[in-house]
Amino acid sequence: MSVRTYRAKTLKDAMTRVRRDLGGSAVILGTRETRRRRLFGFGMREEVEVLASDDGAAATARRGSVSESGTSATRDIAREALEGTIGARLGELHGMVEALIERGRLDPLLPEMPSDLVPTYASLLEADVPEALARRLTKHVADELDPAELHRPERVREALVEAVESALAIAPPIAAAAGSRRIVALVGPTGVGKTTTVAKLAANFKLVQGIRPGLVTVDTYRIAAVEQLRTYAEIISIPLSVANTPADTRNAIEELGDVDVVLIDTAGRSPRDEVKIRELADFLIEARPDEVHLVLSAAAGERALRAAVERFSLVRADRLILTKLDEAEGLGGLLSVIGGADRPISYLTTGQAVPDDIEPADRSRLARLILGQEYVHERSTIAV
Ligand SMILES: Nc1nc2c(ncn2[C@@H]2O[C@H](COP(=O)(O)OP(=O)(O)O)[C@@H](O)[C@H]2O)c(=O)[nH]1
Ligand SMILES: [Mg+2]
Repeated sequence: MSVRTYRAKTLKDAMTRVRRDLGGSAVILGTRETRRRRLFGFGMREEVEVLASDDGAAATARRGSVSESGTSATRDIAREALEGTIGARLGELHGMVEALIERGRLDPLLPEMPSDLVPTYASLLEADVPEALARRLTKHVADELDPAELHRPERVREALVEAVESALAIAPPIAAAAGSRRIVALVGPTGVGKTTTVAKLAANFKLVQGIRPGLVTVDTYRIAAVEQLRTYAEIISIPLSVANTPADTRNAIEELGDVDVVLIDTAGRSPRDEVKIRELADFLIEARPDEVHLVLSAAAGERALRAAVERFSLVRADRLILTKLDEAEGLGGLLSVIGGADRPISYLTTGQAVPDDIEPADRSRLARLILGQEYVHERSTIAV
């Protein structure tokens, strides 16, 4: 009896080779996948490994001997043979499902998608843009361009950037001006970078724009978090006050004295924690902010982003700040969330450095970042 290993992209291919080599008496002893399956994207599939023997008679005899001897060695062989059969069946099913998915994905596209745009569509999936949105954007490009232009990659790229740009809403930076007091609150899940972003904004107002900021924190659950903001306030040399209860918030703002912009840092509320989000809403009702920015981490997955937007809808947030663009792998998932969030994006943050790693949101830059046509650059850091 000879045992051989066959590797192929699909089980079907492997089985064809097994049958070609070993004929009808081939016995499949086992199958396994040797590469991680990718859900989206073209090309690159897992490899299937099939362990096959040409000695069908011997294998059948071994299977039959289990009931006679019942020894552990024969049980093992029988189990292997059984697992091989089940594995092969599962593998076949897998292949069928995969083929169906692939057909389901491609069929509705083919009538409307010019073949020149298939690489564009693939590059969107590659950038983690969800399929439905990738299709819409590709269709947008097809509608915008003359058929003759579809051959020009540069034109296609431009049209794609324009399509993504049109899906983005951008807000102007915080409207702070010397002599008028603007109240701005940052809300969002824990750890997304609210406190760091407050510090970046405050430092830029004071050091770059000559606007006097003051900080309020309502982060009363984690004492360390208050200390984090206090440290920033001391370094930047600006006033800080703490609001312990919603009723306290107005006082805390007044205590800051004569400032041009009040930046309110809030406790990170887990998106699951509805009670605390209501409490946060109470703080904000008292604070009466002019602007509420929901802070979202671009490094979070699409589902987490969606959950955060949903939960924080209890708090009236009118802008989005996207943090951690430097840590995000693919920004395509973000696009489907921010496109549907119905709130314009005010700032992008691109690293931990205070005050450098923040920039007002720019439509074209964000579109290119999402499409992977531009990268967030490492900049010199000023440690604060
Ligand atoms: N890589 C990266 N890290 C960031 C960014 N913004 C904040 N962080 C880090 O994220 C962590 C949590 O930030 P923090 O401001 O305490 O988050 P908060 O809980 O929302 O207040 C800290 O280690 C920050 O330095 C960013 O834009 N990029
Ligand atoms: Mg914080």
